[in-house]
This record gives sequence, structure tokens and C-alpha cells, in this order.
Amino acid sequence: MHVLQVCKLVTLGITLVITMDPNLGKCEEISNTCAVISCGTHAHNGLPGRDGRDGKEGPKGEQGDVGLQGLRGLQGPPGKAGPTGPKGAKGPPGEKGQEGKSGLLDLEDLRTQFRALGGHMQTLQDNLEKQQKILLFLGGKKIGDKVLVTNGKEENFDAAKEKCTDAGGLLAAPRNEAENAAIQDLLQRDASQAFLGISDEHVEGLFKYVSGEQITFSNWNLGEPNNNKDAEDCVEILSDGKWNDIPCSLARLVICEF
Ligand code: GN1
Ligand code: CA
Ligand code: CA
Repeated sequence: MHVLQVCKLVTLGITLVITMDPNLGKCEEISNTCAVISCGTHAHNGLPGRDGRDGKEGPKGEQGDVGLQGLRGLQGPPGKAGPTGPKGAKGPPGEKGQEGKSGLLDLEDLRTQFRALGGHMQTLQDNLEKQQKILLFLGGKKIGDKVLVTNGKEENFDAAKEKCTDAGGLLAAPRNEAENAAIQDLLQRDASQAFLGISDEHVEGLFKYVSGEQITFSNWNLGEPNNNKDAEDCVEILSDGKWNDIPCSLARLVICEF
């Protein structure tokens, strides 16, 4: 039903009510609510009424047509690697390489190097023997793997130790009868006594090598070590090869072992 038709019906209703009850509002007042309401006598038609108010918003329209295609998007990340392709055809043969060396020649080269190395080793051996001859000539003595040498000087125990370590050796200490005899032989040329690299300066009665190990060989004189006057912690070797404990402050011949 159109708005106009509704309005006409309403106006008709109101006109009927007013006619039946004159106390109700005048027709002119009511006509303001609807442009099609007519007032007064029906002698002739009045002027057309004013435009009505805007109607209510209508219902939602039907869905429109599909729009135009949008712009192209940004490039995506690279895809996964595809499967391995078929094997290519075999290439042409390469150029011929240089002529290889004979294995026999390599062996001959090695023989030459060995001969040269042998020559160097012989030279070293000759030099070593020469050095030993010089050492023995100067008073050194070889015993087993040890070389014993004296500087011909007499020092107290600490100074004697230092002389030997400064030279890259140790104050001599015999580990067996043969070494004891070699030291004895050496001291007889220069003095009547020499220090040994042995002391009980840390624990009374417990004699140790300067390296810190407890002694495994000894050749004490009869009644020694007696720690005379409670002041004897170092050891001398006498001209007969026997040992005696003496004060470390005394000066004795320095004999080193290398
Ligand atoms: C004694 O006798 P002599 O002087 O060689 C002593 C040693 C002492 C030394 C100290 C048997 O030796 O133990 O170390 O004096 N010998 C005896 O100088 O008592
Ligand atoms: Ca002692
Ligand atoms: Ca003594």
C-alpha cells in the first residue's frame, strides 16, 4: 500500500471522528499532518497541498554485480626445488694430459735423499764424538748415560747446586757403585772432598737427591751420618769414595752430572 493511500485512509478516519464530535481539533489543524486532507465545504476543489515529509529509509537493496578484477599482488617467496632432471649427454673427451713420471724415478729420488740423510747423521755422530773427546780431555768423565764434569771450584752447597743447574745439569749424586767410583775418580784430581747432590735438610735423617726423591744407594763412612752438633745436613764424598754428612755452609768441590 502506498503512503498516499494510507494517508487518505487516516484523513477519512479523522474527518469522521471530528464530524461526530465537534469538540475535537479543527480540520485545518489536522490537515497540516496530511497534505491530501481537505477542509470546509465541498463546493469546489482547493489548491494542491504542500509536499509531504521524507519517508522512512527503505529495505536493503539486492546484491550488486561482481566488481572489476583487482591489481596484481606482490611476488611471493621462491618455491621448493623441483625433481632432478634427466641426465645430460656425455661430453667430448678432454685433452691428453702430460706424461707421468716413472715410479722407478721416484724410488731413485728417495734413495738419493736417504744417502744424504745418512751423510748428515754421520756428520752429527762425528761431531758428538769430537765434543766428548774435548770434554774428557778437559776432565769430564762418561759413566753410562751420564757425563760428569767439575769446574775445579769449591762452593757451599747452595752455590754448588746453582752452578750445576745454571749449566743445565745437576749436582752429581751416584745412583750405584760405578757412578760413585767415577765421582771418586774425578775428585781425586782436584780436591780431597766434593759435595754430592744429596741432603736431609728438610727431614732430619731422611736423605734425598736434589730432585726430591729418597736416595736408593749410599756409601756412608763408618759411624756416618752422625749429624754432628746437630748441624750436618749435606753430604761430602771423600777421596776413598766414602760419604760423610757435613754442614751445608762448608765449601766443597763442585761436580755436576749431565
Ligand atoms: C769428624 O774426624 P773428621 O774431622 O774427619 C766427624 C764427622 C763430622 C766432621 C765435621 C768420626 O770428621 O762426622 O762430620 O768431623 N767424624 C767422626 O767436620 O765423628
Ligand atoms: Ca742432618
Ligand atoms: Ca758427619
